[in-house]
Amino acid sequence: MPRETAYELSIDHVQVLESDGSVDAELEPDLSEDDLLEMYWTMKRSRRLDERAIALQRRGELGTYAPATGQEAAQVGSAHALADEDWMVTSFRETPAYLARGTPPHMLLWYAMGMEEGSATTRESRNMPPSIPVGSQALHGAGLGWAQEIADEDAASLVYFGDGATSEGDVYEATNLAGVFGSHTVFLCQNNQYAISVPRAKQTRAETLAQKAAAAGIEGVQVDGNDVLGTYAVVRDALESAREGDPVFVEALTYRRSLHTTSDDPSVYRQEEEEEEWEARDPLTRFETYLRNRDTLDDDRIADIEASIEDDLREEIRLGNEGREAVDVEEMFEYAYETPIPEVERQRAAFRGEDRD
Ligand SMILES: Cc1ncc(C[n+]2csc(CCOP(=O)(O)OP(=O)(O)O)c2C)c(N)n1
Repeated sequence: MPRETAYELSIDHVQVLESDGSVDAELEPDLSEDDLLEMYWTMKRSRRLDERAIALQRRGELGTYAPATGQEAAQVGSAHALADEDWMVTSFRETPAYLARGTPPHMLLWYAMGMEEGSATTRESRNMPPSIPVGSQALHGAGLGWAQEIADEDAASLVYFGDGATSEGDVYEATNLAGVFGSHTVFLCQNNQYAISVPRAKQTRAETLAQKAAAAGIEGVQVDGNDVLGTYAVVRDALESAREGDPVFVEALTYRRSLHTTSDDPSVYRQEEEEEEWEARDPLTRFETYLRNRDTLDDDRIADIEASIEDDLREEIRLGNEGREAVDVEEMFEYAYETPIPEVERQRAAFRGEDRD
């Protein structure tokens, strides 16, 4: 049967900073020394916070924690492109993005301790609390972006989710709604290659995740998510487009180098060889090489930054622990239902050790 082409599709891939720290001078974004150093500091601070948080969880001082190690460029690069008026809408692995938006580490620790205060959202901060149901936050982001369109606001919403989330109806529905209603939304898919133990290849037969945008009639673009400069530039442009009512879907190719969460053991489903390959493409090492090459950093400056991060995190962990004393874990039984149902009462009694007879 003869056929004509109804629609043709191609997806751009953007790369500014290579694994060896060399840069494409034509694409290099115009960022000040202060901006670059702030991005570096935030990426390093986030990685160190991950290490400290895992250790705290192992000591029983935190609940579940989802490390973002390896994803610092995708998150810091993108969050750095946000303006103060923009909203950030996250899932559960966005430590670097929150840090880039000024959330202090002790609040992130509070969240992981089960304290509501840790995910407080204000009109000023414009950061939504983490969303645990996979992909659900894409709908919140699309709705916020639609509100921005209706209110004729010169602002956008940036939504973070993973490769696994693209298999959820929520993400398709959100992109579709955003396209139809001109939501001011950028969908940032951090393709970190795994949804817990399910590899990207088992998530979809599609060649890229960015092409999922095509079904919603919006632009899709892929960027090396371990390239902080490339991610910044792509998301900056995408936010500009979104503010005009043209949403964009960005796929940031990256790798979760650590655990899915503190309850996970990746050695069960991942090969060491693959982990080593991605170690060589680490976002922090490459950014550091770039900054050394342009004389923004040297050994002494790096040592000073590391010392300042240690001091800062010591104080933040102290603040986190101070708050922990106010946590009443039993509150979780209070708020699930207006009037607790018998099953919740049973669980509360079990938690108190009252039903052991
Ligand atoms: C609707 C829903 N289904 C299942 C889960 C359990 N779960 C938590 S994280 C996760 C994998 C998510 O993978 P991805 O979207 O790639 O994000 P990543 O964890 O890699 O950042 C799953 C299945 C959940 N939280 N919500």
